[in-house]
Amino acid sequence: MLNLVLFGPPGAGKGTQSQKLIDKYNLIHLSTGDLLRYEIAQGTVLGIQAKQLMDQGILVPDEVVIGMISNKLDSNPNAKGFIFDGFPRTVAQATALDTLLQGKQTSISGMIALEVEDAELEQRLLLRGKDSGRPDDANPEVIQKRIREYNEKTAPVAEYYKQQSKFKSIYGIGSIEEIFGNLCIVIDQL
Ligand code: B4P
Repeated sequence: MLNLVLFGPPGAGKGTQSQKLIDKYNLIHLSTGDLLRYEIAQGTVLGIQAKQLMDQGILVPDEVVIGMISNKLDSNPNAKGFIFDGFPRTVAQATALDTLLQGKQTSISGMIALEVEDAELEQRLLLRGKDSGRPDDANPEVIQKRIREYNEKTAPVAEYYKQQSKFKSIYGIGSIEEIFGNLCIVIDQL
């Protein structure tokens, strides 16, 4: 099985590249951001609680996202592999993911980080906020908060994968096709 973690700060292009990678490698896309936005759209209790945090740029509690990922793994027993997009975002989520995959006799093949400077991230998210309807993209203060959350809570996840010799990184600025090509080179070497 090919199980990839696509890693990077908010707006690095994880969702954009995941869409292309699932087609090429026949993988299931698991985006915790998309799963949470689905809950919000459905008006579930989980969605209502998550929205309050997401609109402020704050991470949703670990147990909520771990539970969602666990359900998705269970509901795709015949998958050839998964792309984890926006998950794990904390070291606790990373260890929980390892445990979940162990239970299915598989593991993470590699983690690939998209490296993008903060100024570019802010610009991309503000641009998307103009027509995405995502409240967390429209406000520069919320974007700054998301980047701070990333630096404080998510960046240490890279260390976790470095210790397992599963960390790779590529530069995330350039055309979408160019970045996709570089990602494929790294994936094909895993
Ligand atoms: P996510 O939905 O994961 O949001 P993201 O980090 O903004 O997305 P991404 O990096 O995928 O950016 P994209 O490709 O879309 O999370 C939203 C919120 O949900 C979090 O803040 C948190 O509150 C919560 N959450 C989610 N997962 C969680 C977890 N595991 N634990 C706790 N809380 C969690 O790209 C952004 C923009 O850039 C797009 O407009 C795109 O078109 C553009 N772009 C992409 N590539 C480009 C390129 N090469 N050049 C120019 N523009 C590009």
